[in-house]
Parts: sequence; C-alpha cells; structure tokens
Amino acid sequence: MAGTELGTSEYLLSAISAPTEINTPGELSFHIVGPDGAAVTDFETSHDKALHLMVVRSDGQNFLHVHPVLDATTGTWSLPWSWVEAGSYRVFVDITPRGAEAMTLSRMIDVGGVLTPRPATGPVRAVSVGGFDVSITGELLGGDMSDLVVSVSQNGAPVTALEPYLGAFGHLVSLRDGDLSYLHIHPHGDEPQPGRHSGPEVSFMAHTPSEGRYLLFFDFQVAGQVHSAHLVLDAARGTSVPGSPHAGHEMAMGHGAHGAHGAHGGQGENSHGAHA
Ligand SMILES: [Cu+2]
Repeated sequence: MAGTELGTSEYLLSAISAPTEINTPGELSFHIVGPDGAAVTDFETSHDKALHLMVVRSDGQNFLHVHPVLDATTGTWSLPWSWVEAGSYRVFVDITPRGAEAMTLSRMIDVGGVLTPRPATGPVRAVSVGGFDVSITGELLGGDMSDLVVSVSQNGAPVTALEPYLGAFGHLVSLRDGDLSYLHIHPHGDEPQPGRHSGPEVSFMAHTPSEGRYLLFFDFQVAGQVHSAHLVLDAARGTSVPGSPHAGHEMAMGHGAHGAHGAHGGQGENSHGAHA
C-alpha cells in the first residue's frame, strides 16, 4: 500500500517535528518533499481540505484526524500539539499535490514516557462517544468487498441530524491491526449540500486486503461538533481469488481514492435546509 512503502512514491513525508515527551505543549510540523527535492507548497483540495492528518498509536489508541495549517511560503504544515500518552505513533497524511494523484504518506514518531499498551482484544461493534451510541453492522472478508452500515442513536432514538463534515455525512478510516495499513473509506453518494442532514445510518463499501483484525474510526458531526467512534472488526478469509473482478482494488483504496468506494445511495438523506 502506498504510504507504508517508502519509495513507491516520488513524494515523501519529512521528519515530524513534535514534542518528544508527554504533557509538553508545543507544535507538530512537517513538510512534503516533492520529486524535485523541494517542499511542496501547492495542493489540491479533497474533502474540503488540502491535507488530512491522522495520528494513531501503534496499538490503535489515541486516534486523531485533524487539519494543520500550511505556510505556503515554506511548505511547512503545523498545528499546536501535545501528547497525552507515550508510545510509538504513526502519522498519516492524505494529500493531492497539484498535478499528482491522491496519495497517503506516513511516518513513525516516538513519544517518551511510561507506555501502557491497550491493544484491541476482540471485536467492538458498538461504542458510546459524546453522548451518542454508534454501532456497526456488516462483515469484513479478507480480499473482498463488503458493505458496512454505521448507525448513530442517542438515548435510544435514531439520530437524523448528522451534518456534512468534510464533504460527507461520515468518514470511516480503517487500519489493519498489527501494521496499521491504512484505508480511508468514504460513504456513497454525491457530496451533501450545506444545510442538509442525514442519519441515522451511513453506508460504506470497504475493501479488506486480508483476513485479520481491523481498527475502524468513524468521524461524524452533530450540532457543529465532531465525534470519533472507535470500532473493531475481525475479518475472516474471503472467497475472492486472483483475477476475480475485485482483484486490484487494493491499490486504488490505498491511494485514498474516493468516488468508487461508497455504497448504497438512498440512505435517508433528508433536507432541513433549502431545496432548490
Ligand atoms: Cu481530514
């Protein structure tokens, strides 16, 4: 997959500058090195942002999806940063340098302190976050495509006030437990119009590269606030064989491609705003 194999791209993620110990406020910064060796300063926008930054510890804990700011004169991306827990973290950036294809680059960074690993010990199909209950249905199959449906409820009632966030009603990132291989999965359908709401279900189509455990991070927005639900699914060995119609999807997914990977329209998008 792109991003975990240095050298598969002409673009590189620089070393990450960040605090080296926990509870030390500072700044996280980096730049993208282009094929000419210089810092890239011109990016295309994808899902409302020129760069999507994801940070996660090696055991899948402390996932964050945030958007640093570019200094266009130097190519340096930065944002205020403080580590809460020690460990080895993987940093992913989703970018589309102008004139290039969408790509995901990544790099590790170590944070000092006493480490208490908390690996996933089994599937997690339901979780509460920020007062919302998030659950997922569907099965992952190694080497196969599968449908996933995420549902959001609050106090037992379906939530229909999911707001557009970064050009979708929900974002699903999947990391393979063990090596943190990265898949950014987007829901199906056109980009929602501002003012529209959806819910309680968001549907996805996921391609699962292999059997194994997958850490899923579902980001959604309600009332202007973004929440991140962490789920875990175990993928059994799939039935696809090389040369089947689904073979070859992995590379496209690894590049964070968007359009072709959603599922199912008609998932209950409802407009509370202007209908033209
Ligand atoms: Cu983002």
